[in-house]
Amino acid sequence: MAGPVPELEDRATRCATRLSDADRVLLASHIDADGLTSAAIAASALERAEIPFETVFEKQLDETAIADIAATDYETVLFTDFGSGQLDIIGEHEENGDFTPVIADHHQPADRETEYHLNPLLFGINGASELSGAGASYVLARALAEVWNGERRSTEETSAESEWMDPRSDGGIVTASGTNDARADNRDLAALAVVGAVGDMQASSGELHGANAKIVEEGVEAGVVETGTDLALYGKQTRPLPKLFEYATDVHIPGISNNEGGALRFLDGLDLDLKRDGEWRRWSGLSNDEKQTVASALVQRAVSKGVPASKIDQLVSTAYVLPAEPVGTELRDASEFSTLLNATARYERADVGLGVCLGDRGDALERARKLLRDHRRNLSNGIDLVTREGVTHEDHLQWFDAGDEIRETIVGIVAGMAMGNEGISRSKPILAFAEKNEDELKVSSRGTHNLVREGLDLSVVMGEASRAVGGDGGGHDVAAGATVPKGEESAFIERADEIVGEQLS
Ligand SMILES: [Mn+2]
Repeated sequence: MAGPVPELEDRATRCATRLSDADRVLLASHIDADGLTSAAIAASALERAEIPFETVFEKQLDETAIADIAATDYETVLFTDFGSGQLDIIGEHEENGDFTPVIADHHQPADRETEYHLNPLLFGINGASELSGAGASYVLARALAEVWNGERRSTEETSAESEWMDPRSDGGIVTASGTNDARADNRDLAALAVVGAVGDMQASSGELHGANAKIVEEGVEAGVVETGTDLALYGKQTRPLPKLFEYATDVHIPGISNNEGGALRFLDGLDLDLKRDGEWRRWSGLSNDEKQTVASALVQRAVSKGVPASKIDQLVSTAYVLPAEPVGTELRDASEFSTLLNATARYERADVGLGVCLGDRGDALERARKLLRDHRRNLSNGIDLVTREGVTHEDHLQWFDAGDEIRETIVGIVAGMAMGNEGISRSKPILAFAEKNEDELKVSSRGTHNLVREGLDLSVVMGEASRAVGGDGGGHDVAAGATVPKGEESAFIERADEIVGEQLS
């Protein structure tokens, strides 16, 4: 039987066989929505294959983190959602006999190879848009089930018939558990793979593509994923209707987006019964007819306000629904689920995120929800602070120093969201400093897509300016970060201002 991604099948089987030969495995994963779902998929697959394991999480898999892993007495280490980019360091440990790495990742590999390396980029599949870390882990999990079921079959057959049969031959007997059981072949884990891909922003033009789409297909067959065309707004499960529309700003609809009163008036004018017991209903609770009425009115409003047709198309996309989760909870919607996981990751509570992924609907879910509420409050407090205290304007950029008042893990998001507020320009990139540790500052930067079109590339700005003062940095053109030694702020800003000036001239 072929797995969901035929190109990866052989390598996945090789990795799975190596894992099933291990006495026990150390599972190391990245801390973000994709990394957490990767770990949950791998953990479920290892458990089902009766391979003992322990899980560790790292924000960054740097030299120290890898050395710590090597110092354990695990002989087999499974890396998920990272490992490829660190193969140079991992390879040295492998050579020293510290451990055998098995890697399920989708990031650009370092210039070194290893035998048990599962990465879509090695097989001509795009790792940014076609397969996530969770997707690679899912492919591995499917192979692991195959190897495990094969071994079980062969044991059963040996004892029953006292003769050896190739467990992987097509003539093998299908055991009582049956291949139709989605749990037996790990297809039920496709739901988490979809959450990981959505969390890693792999959906484009409103849907998942390539290998991701094949995983969606398996999830649908297994009954753990449903897809449908729906409004492309965040919060369909959990936001009260007026907030759903007020906060939806990807496609700006004049008079509704960012407009509390406007969103209320829009809904009040629809001649629908959109409240229950005095409370606004949620999108997920509307009937199809009601959804249709609201959606048409929204499109009509957009058209009448001159929103271009290409933008209006973006109002609709494919929604990925997890039907086993209750209606009206964030877990039912892949995008809300991944936001919840990112909140746990941002506050270094990977244990909480993993618990939710593994099915804990009590304590872990409660904690995750609280982390998300706190996160939203931290963001809004941060934005208030920046707006109140203001930014310093240089010739080509603007900046502020949050000290220890805004966590370094969210200061970049705060900076981006504050752009456009009173005194904070949208025609210059914004840089934000925050305390990282005793000796270092974290700098986050955000631009706009307009500025990028004019030539802004913040990954270059942050990389060059930080290295000029003994730090390091990088990222994307529209958002990038750096770490710089304390005391170098002015020199860093001066250099960054020069580079932005050159890029935008
Ligand atoms: Mn990832």
